[in-house]
Amino acid sequence: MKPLLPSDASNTMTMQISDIPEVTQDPGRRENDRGLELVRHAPCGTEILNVDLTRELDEERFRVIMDIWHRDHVVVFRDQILESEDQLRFGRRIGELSVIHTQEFSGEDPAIMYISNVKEDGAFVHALPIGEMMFHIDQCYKPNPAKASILYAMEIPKAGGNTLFCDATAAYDALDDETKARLDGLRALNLYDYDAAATHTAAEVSDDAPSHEHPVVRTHPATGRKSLFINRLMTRSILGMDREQSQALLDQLFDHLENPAFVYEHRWRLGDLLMWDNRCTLHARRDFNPEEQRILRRLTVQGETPA
Ligand SMILES: O=C(O)CCC(=O)C(=O)O
Ligand SMILES: [Fe+2]
Repeated sequence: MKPLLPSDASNTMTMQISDIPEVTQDPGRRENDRGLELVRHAPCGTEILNVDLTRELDEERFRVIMDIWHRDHVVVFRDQILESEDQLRFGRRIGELSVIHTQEFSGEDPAIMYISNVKEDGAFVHALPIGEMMFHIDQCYKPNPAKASILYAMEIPKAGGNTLFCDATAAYDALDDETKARLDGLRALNLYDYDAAATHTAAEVSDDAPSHEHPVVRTHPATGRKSLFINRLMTRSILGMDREQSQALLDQLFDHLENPAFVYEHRWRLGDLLMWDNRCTLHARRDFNPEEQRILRRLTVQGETPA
């Protein structure tokens, strides 16, 4: 283990998801877009009500769904009854699947991972079983982080366990020009070293913790829009700055990103298939009653090198 930060420097992790007030449930705006029935939420996140993902989508329909996803960053297909094969087929339309690095948790396919609090012989058998999770970006410690994460709700608790999505494009746009200029060209180190609860980074970092440097601001390849590409759980430092300077800037940006004005709070329903874009969102999870089962099937799709 090599200490990357002194133990008292993990101050960014004093923040908890429970500090963020529950974002009130907005009913959303109903719209019809080229045959799709939508409920659009603010600042991001759109429900799609009339698609059945057990069927192969025709080209036109798939293209409309991609347009909506690129615009709204998070799409939720309600009321799906899906086998893993259906989820895999949909994921492969999005792109090449991304194999998870914690292989002990892989499911029917190396790109599938179950997130659940199921126990066998008293021990959790799946990934991220309980507790809140700090804001993060999936696989940002890899050279090619996931573009899409696709989560299917198989069992959900009566209350809690909401997943929060931060619109990192809106957050970037809201920065003042001076801050935007300051961030231009900066790169940051992203690191996977969190514990199972994923609420804080460890003070000691193991030598083999996967890590990668990425730009602090990235441009979405499909939309050309810029987003902040850092997060409190995995971004450790900004390159070329001393530690205090780097931490102060990161803390300022984390606080900005986690402003509820940029957050859509998803309240899960059984049968939701939710796909988010890791290139322009961060996500986090609220705590829930560990005695109630929560089971989600996750599939990740590989993205481009952030630029
Ligand atoms: O359990 C959740 O709601 C989200 C877990 C998560 O971060 C993920 O699936 O990538
Ligand atoms: Fe995640």
